Amino acid sequence: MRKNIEAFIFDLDGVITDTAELHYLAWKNMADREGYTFNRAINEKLRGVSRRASLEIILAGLKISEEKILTLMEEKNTEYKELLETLTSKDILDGVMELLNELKKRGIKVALASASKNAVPILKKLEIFDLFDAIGDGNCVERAKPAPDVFIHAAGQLQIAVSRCLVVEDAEAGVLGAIDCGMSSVGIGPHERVGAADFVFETPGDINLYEVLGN
Ligand code: B16
Ligand code: MG
Repeated sequence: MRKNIEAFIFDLDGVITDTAELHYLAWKNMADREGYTFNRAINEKLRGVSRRASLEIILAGLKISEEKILTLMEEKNTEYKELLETLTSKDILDGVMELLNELKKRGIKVALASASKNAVPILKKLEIFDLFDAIGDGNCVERAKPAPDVFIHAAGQLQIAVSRCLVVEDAEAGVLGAIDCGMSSVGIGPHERVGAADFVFETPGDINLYEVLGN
């Protein structure tokens, strides 16, 4: 149980919605065009990882020019953004709306801390942008998760001490970032991935506020 939590800081992909499938499709098309090996097992390693770091994982040590890196990231992002056009409020994961509404009712602030540079348009497509009191995304910080920067940025926007913030994350890198800056954490997914978090639930809909907050 965590006492005195004043803010929940949510990751986006894997917590609020599952954009991982859309990332997969866009990376897969890029990889097929270029003749790189890419499959769902490799895609799993991209969870919570920045766009550039994702490409480096796909390249698996293959050296290409900086110009080509930028071109491939741009191509992938263009296709990913087209796929995002299909998103609606129906793509919000089960239980998330109820959780956001309950937090509002309790006077607990809600912020986003995502590695994605597309986070704001995604929240708008999901029709929940207005529910967030602060936004931290891939455009706000230099260092991606596991660096704690995006979480610290969100807490700073809220003007709430890190010790009063709780991060909800589906990626190991995100949980490590939260721990690094002294925030409490809820991991979503298997223990092998998010077991370092203070609390672990299988899906966002399983989050038990009584267990987490003690009331
Ligand atoms: P973009 P999160 C992450 O979102 C995704 O999990 C990861 O696969 C993606 O590479 C990253 O965002 C960057 O996304 O290319 O849109 O900037 O889980 O941190 O919300
Ligand atoms: Mg995530």
